[in-house]
Amino acid sequence: MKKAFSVLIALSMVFILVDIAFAIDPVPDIKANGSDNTITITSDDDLSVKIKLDPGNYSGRNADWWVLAYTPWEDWYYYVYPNLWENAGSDLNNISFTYQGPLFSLTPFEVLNISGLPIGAYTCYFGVDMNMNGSIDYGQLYYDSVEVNIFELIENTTRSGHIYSNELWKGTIDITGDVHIYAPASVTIEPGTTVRFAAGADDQKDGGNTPITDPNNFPNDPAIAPSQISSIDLFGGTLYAVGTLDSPIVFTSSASNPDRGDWQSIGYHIEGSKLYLQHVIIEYGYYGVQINVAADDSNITLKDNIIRHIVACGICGGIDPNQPVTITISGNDIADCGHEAIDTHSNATLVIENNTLHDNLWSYGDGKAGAGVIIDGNNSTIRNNQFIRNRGGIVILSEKCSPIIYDNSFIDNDEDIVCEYEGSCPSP
Ligand SMILES: [Ca+2]
Ligand SMILES: [Ca+2]
Ligand SMILES: [Ca+2]
Repeated sequence: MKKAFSVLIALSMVFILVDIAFAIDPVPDIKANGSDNTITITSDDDLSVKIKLDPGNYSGRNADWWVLAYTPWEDWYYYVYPNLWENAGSDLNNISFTYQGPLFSLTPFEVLNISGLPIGAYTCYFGVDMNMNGSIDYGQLYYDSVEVNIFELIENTTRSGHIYSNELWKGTIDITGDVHIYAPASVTIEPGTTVRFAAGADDQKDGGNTPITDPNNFPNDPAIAPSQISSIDLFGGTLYAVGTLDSPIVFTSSASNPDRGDWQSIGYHIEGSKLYLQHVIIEYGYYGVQINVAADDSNITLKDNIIRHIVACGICGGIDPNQPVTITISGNDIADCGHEAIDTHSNATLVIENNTLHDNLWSYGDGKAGAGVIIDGNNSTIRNNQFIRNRGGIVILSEKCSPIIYDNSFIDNDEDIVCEYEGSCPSP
């Protein structure tokens, strides 16, 4: 009897082990307008959320089913089959299950079809947990999620001042004064959009954080107070400007005869802000892009852009020497900057690669400026770039640094690598 019992236990262990070895987990899937990835829509657009379940080999096993949504105002909503959505407030413990019963193969089933939702970021979840007790058992939970970003459409109009909620820019946007983007707002700009800064004007009369000129070194630069010109500045929010090769996004001057310094810059002012610039053209600013606080590649993308006709630096990295900036600058074409295409201050350890930095000569006649890259006491990596027709290709200001420089090409620069100190200088 005892032996038979042992055999029984052994056998059941085998079955359990086989079951574990061949267990195929349930795969819940949730999609927003057919997409698994984050979607960006305006309030007026329709939103359809559908769920689907592949039960794996858990078919027929009882489970709690959950469909939830988390809103920009930090409330949880839960869906009760077949057609009810309930608000659970901010406490996840107040939610109820969507459905209870055995898992089965569920073909796409619509749980939400709505328009006119308030602006902001929503996350929708679909999950099943294998303990059918009416509460979420995280140890036995299988789930999927999708994000929905709802924006206000801003099309062919003017913008100025503070932005606190999501906007989608399209057409021609006229900037009449400094625009500050605060968390959690995102400004997304559609490919093909032109952002025009009112030349020499700023109805916000705001200054920005950086001095507009460097009068000691560039006495002949135009002395325009920042309050007189406009910028787009990130104060915790997100600027997502990703155009395409055929349909770039243009940041330019409103003037019919535009000039360098008609507007200020795109500025990164609070750590954790997000800046994505790809396939954009930035022209006629005093600066192009200014990185004023700590940032890395998870915060900033600067790729495949054209930056030109700038008073000072095209990309100014690490303006605050106490704040580390470790970003990659790649694939950009930067030309006609009065000081330099890319400025790297002492705490900016950048990777500068695959850029074309050319014709940076112009300097209001003071004879000092016109570099591809300035290295001001840091260990940036500079590789696979083309330096063409600059006054200096790479200018190293101090020997207290070890930039890593290789595989660049230098064509028709006055000097390829300039070291403004006594001692050995890297060869091109
Ligand atoms: Ca999905
Ligand atoms: Ca449960
Ligand atoms: Ca200003």
